[in-house]
Amino acid sequence: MAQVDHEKREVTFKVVYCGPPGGGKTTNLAAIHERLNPEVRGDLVSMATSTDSTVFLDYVHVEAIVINGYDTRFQLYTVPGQPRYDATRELLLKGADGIIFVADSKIDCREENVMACQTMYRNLEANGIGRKDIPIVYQYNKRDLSNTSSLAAMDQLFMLNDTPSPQRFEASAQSYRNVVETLDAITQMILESFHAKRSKDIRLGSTPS
Ligand SMILES: Nc1nc2c(ncn2[C@@H]2O[C@H](COP(=O)(O)OP(=O)(O)OP(=O)(O)O)[C@@H](O)[C@H]2O)c(=O)[nH]1
Ligand SMILES: [Mg+2]
Repeated sequence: MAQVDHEKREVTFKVVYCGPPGGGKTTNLAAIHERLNPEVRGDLVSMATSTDSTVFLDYVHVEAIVINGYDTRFQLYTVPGQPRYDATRELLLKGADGIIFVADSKIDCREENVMACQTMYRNLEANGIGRKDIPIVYQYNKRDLSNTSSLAAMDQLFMLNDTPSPQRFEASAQSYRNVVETLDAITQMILESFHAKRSKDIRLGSTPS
């Protein structure tokens, strides 16, 4: 949930990158960090093993635009994809305002994609967040490879076939393709949902938090 500091006039949103192990979450964050103007980004913090698998998190914060006199900032986290880090994922998903699900497009990763997606929903539910309560953007990564599932097959994996305009991007995080675009999409959705909630709170007469 967005953190609003009225004294400092700051709103902080949390974006969490989820997805199967080795799908490219850390690569996304590193690419964003590299692309952003140093004036608007913090340090990239990474906790990886010698095999480059995330064991706890990767983190970077981004100062964004000023809205209604409040500075907005986005905290970007990746979670470890390996199944054994379930508790860590659940912890990191606490308070998430939006999710980017980085799928591995390789044909032989279909099962891992589905499992990671199911686990993510379970981790969210453990934090009291239903799958419809939070903005999610799907990123089909590694489209530069030749052994990838078709776009329609990927949509089917995530049950996006019947969604009128699914929020999903074909990407290649390694070559920066659609990395920033994916992040832009989730930040837009988060801001829209934040404003919609505030308008509703004001209509109902409760104090916006
Ligand atoms: N070909 C190709 N390789 C990629 C792409 N994105 C990431 N990789 C490679 O995939 C491997 C795993 O990437 P990571 O970013 O560490 O994956 P992760 O999702 O953070 O993995 P965990 O932390 O274990 O959950 C690395 O060797 C990356 O270089 C891509 O777009 N194309
Ligand atoms: Mg990682």
